[in-house]
Amino acid sequence: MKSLKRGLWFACLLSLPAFVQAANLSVAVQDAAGKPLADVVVYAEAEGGAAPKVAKSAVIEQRGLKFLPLVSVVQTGASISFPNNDKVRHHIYSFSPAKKFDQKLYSGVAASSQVFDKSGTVVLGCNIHDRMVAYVKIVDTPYFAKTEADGVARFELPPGKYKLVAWHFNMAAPTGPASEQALTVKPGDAPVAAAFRLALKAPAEGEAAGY
Ligand SMILES: [Cu+2]
Repeated sequence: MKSLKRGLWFACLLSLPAFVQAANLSVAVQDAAGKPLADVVVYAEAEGGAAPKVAKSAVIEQRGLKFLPLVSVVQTGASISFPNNDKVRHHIYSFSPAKKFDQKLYSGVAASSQVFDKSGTVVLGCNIHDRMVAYVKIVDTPYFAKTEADGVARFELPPGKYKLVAWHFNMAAPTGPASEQALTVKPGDAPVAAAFRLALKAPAEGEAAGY
């Protein structure tokens, strides 16, 4: 028993440094005009792909004939539930290759959650309300955040070499040098800052601003 306890203690001790030395990363994202850009997904993929699996669950509700939040980011393997908090019926679907599903949702009835086990981008729609849209970015890493109203995404990152990626659902070039950069976090580095400038597509005619 004593040796088991000692073993556990050593195991804890060995796993500690990664958490203790994690750097506070802040990533500022601007649009082409230099304005802070909210709802940008920023994630860091460890070189070699050896990131821990910390898949969590998320919630995308329907309220006021909108999906909330508009943008979600989860690690592969996470499950998402879709409570309908409107008085009306919704019929949500995704045709995206990363996750196809189709679900009729009635007010007050708990919908079964969906597991998102492939990385990629999923666009959600509603068969009844054409204007309803939501985006889910599924990433192969537990290190991610969305930019807030100030255009900054903040998350902790253990020491290591990473590819830092920024993604916005309306960006002009979905991949490329403007949205990817190498990032090295050394032990004791804190805080770490990075920045992106993303060009967005012009909104389609008649599209409501900010939606
Ligand atoms: Cu609907």
